[in-house]
Amino acid sequence: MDTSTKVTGAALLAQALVRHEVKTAFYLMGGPMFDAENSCIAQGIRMIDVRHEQAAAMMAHAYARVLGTPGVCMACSGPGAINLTTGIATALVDCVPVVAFGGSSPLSQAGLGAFQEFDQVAAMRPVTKWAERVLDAKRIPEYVDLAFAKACAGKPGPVYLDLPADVLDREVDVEAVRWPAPAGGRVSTRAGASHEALERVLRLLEDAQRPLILSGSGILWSGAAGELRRFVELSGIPFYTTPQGRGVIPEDHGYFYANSRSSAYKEADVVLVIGTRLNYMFGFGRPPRFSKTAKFIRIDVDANEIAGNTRLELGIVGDAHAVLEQLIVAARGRIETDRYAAWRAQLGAIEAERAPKHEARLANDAVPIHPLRLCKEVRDFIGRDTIVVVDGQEILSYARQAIPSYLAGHRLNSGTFGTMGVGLPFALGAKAARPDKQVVVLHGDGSFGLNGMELDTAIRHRLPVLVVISLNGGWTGDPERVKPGRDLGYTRFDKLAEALGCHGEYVEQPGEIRPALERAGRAVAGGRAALVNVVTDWRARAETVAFARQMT
Ligand SMILES: Cc1ncc(C[n+]2csc(CCOP(=O)(O)OP(=O)(O)O)c2C)c(N)n1
Ligand SMILES: [Mg+2]
Repeated sequence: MDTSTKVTGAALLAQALVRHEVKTAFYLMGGPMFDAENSCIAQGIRMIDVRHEQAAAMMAHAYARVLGTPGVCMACSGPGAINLTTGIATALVDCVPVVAFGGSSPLSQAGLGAFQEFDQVAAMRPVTKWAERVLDAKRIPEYVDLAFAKACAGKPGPVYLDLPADVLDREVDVEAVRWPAPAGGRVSTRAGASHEALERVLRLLEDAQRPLILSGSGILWSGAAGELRRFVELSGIPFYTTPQGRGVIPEDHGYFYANSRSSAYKEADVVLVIGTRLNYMFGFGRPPRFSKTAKFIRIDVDANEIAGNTRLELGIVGDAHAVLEQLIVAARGRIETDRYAAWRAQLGAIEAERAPKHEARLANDAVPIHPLRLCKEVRDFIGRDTIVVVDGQEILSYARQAIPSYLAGHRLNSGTFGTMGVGLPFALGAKAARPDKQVVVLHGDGSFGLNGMELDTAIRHRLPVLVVISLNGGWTGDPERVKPGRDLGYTRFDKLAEALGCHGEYVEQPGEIRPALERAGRAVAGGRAALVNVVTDWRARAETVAFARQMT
């Protein structure tokens, strides 16, 4: 038979990924994925090999979040695939489209105790939107299309495709392969609101004295940052976002009141929730964070999200971009900016009183360095368009207070799942997505340890990110010395970084932070990842402790 008419399952996988315009994928090599990974390299996909599979999933996650397109990761059979799960679960809880592929033991040896035989699909089901195994090599392209479609449809999320060794190795006739229509992998979810629903939104807003907008990552996924800003400016309604939905409107906007958040939540009478969940991040929309009488309007692409919360006056199942566009047209001439001037003045007065006090707290000269001072130095060093990643507990809470965001998709952190260890992989995924951007990761020393070996990935793949560590000697602040397993000591991560080929800096004095950041910044500009290890106060606990605990 003419071999030129044959194609392997492994090659089909690579071809299918190219059809989905996959430019980059994150993986750790291992059987039975070698041929598939080689085929991807041969197809021109940038294949970034990592040091732990969870980091591959996290890099794919950040890549997706920054570009607004699915991220791809791959692992070998058994432990390799299982190692993906923490990253995949994080993507599920964060609603990020990650398409994960795992090799698996051959179907022909199923049940015999094959090498690395494990029910990977069963392990992946609870951490994905969809997990399946391909049984027929001819159908690989079809399954890849399905995987991408499922990841992106409605509320985005991760999916997993299991690829047995003998499916990948199988040679099939080119003519027998089923290639679905090229656009078949993408689902558009641009559903709008009915006329009646829009009318009810406007009436609720007309009756409101103190309305508020809460938004989240749904704005990123639907590309609705511009529409949200137009609606905010047209209506004059103050807005707040989730930690990772920050920057959709620059945070120095006149209708954003960083220091008045708790008052704004408590006093709002109508809350317009767009593209975000009312989970613990927003105190479930309930007292004591929100008033008992506040009326909640939800605009969400996922009906189940809306149905899952009792605080509901009006629910609209729709795409944030589409519904905001409709609202902009409908609100014109009805909800004018002056209407809520008194409410904005009220929040503005709190802001004017608190902002200088807040700024003064940042200028702390104490030794050991207070984490807020470290945040201030990082804030003043970075540009408006820097992608900022934060991972840890105390440092995450302090950075939330101290470092603003100005652009959509430029803020990543431990997220709703509170996964320690995402910091460095997120930074590398973001840098792979946007090599033109400065990427800075502010890391707790504990959380850094989880994926610190990815500094090696940063060097090998020339992903120059700037890592800043808050070295408070352990997991969280512990002024009362009561936490088990808290102390880690003051590890010289800067020396570790140097050993791996990075530029390293070690800082103990507040005045040394800036010069160290500048030297490190120059190394990064020259193409080399850098790490600035800053000794911080082990006693410092973020003030909003109850909230801080929830944020990590
Ligand atoms: C994977 C994982 N393991 C453990 C935890 C529990 N945890 C939450 S915060 C935290 C400490 C973080 O310490 P560090 O990264 O040093 O930041 P710091 O609070 O000291 O600034 C831990 C262990 C978690 N959230 N995720
Ligand atoms: Mg720490």
